[in-house]
Amino acid sequence: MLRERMRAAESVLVLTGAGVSAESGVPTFRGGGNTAVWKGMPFDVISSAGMLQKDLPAVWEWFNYRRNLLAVLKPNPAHETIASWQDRFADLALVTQNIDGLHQASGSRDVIELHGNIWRARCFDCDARHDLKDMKMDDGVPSCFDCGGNLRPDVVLFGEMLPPGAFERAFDAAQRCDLCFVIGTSAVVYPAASIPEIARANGAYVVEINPEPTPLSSICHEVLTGKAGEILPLLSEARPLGRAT
Ligand code: BV8
Ligand code: ZN
Repeated sequence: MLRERMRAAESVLVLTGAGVSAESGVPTFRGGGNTAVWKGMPFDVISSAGMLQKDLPAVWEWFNYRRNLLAVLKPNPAHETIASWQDRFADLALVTQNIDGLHQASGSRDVIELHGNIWRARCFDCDARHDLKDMKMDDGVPSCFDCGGNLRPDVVLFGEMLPPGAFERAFDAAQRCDLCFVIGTSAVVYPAASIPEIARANGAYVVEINPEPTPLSSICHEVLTGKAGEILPLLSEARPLGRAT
């Protein structure tokens, strides 16, 4: 039973995806039969290494649009419950595919961001990072404060490597955890989707929270079908949990 597992767990890993931010108003990329499209381009085309080379201003336009959407959004009970788990478990690793910064906004510390952060830019020439919250954005490609080079969003696009160390930290946490939550991810993007597989292979109890089944559902010990913002707060309450398959 999950409550028993949570009581006994010493090391917990939480892997999150876009579904955790859905109830804050952040659009997901996949799920509900839809795939995100920007000006006629599927998001995995506009958010790709190839598009950086082909049309950097278009990539900036897409990320500026998304930052504007995010600017007014707030964490929801899913983020808040996960943040509260820092005090509940001696060893909690929070690994996210999200680039929206909402886990940090809800108080989570030391978040392992596999795909970067939309609020940061990185210089092509000198690799300096710049906080976009402090930067006034015009149309076109912004320049580096340090060297004048072209900046790019500091996010991992399709066909790019993950940030140095991020996957390694997640891999270590997956190997040592005894309980692994997979929350709000369609689990189709690799290497992120391999994290619960690694946890399972190393003996962890794996729990998925998602309104829809995913390719990982079949390897999970429990699937809690529903919204993260509704189910996660219940895991902190004393009363019995709802549906579990
Ligand atoms: C790489 C940032 C090495 C940008 C993103 C094996 C086979 C084939 C291909 C590959 C492979 N291994 C790797 C690849 C290539 C590729 C990949 O995985 N392709 C797949 C799709 C076939 N991977 C890469 O390119 C990665 N890099 O492998 O490097 C390399 C390098 C060069 C050459 C070769 C190898 C880098 C991938 C990074 C992509 N970056 N994000 C941006 O945001 O614009 S991807 C994007 O998908 C998202 O940003 C997110 O990070 C990621 C995963 O999405 P999810 O978070 O899961 O969200 P999604 O919308 O899909 O699903 C939402 C879910 O929430 C649904 O299930 C829904 O039911 C659920 N939900 C809805 N509401 C709720 C809810 N759940 C709970 N509560 C709710 N209320
Ligand atoms: Zn620079």
